[in-house]
Amino acid sequence: MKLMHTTLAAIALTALALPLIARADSCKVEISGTDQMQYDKKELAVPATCKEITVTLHHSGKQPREAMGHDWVLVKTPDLAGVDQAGLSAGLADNYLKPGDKRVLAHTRVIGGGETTSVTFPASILKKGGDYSYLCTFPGHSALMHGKFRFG
Ligand SMILES: [Cu+2]
Repeated sequence: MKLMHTTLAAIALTALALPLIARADSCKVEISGTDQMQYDKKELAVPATCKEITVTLHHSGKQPREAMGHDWVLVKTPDLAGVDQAGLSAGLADNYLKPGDKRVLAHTRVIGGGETTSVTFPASILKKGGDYSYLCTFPGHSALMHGKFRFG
């Protein structure tokens, strides 16, 4: 009888823990860039309950970062073109982002084929339901490489 109680308790605990684990994981999202100059996702979404958000960027291609580098940059949608334009002249050393550009909400570094990088930022910088987008600021990429970021 004691064993059965223990088993039931274990099952109950597992049932309670699973949604907690799922919620924690949904604050971490992943996206890949390819040698065909594309992201594998047109949209990323995290719930507004997240305290901290982690975006992991993979480069599933083989080309070096100098030729087909990708980054992941989060902006308010109306700032997308301006951030991209300002980053053009910044160069690879600055990850094609104008140093100190306050319109950049979060960003990874530029990576090449086979590499992975990530960025973690506080959800408090975002407004629930706000209009956010992400882009790759490597010159010429954002026309194809952009998507919507949904928070809440
Ligand atoms: Cu790119």
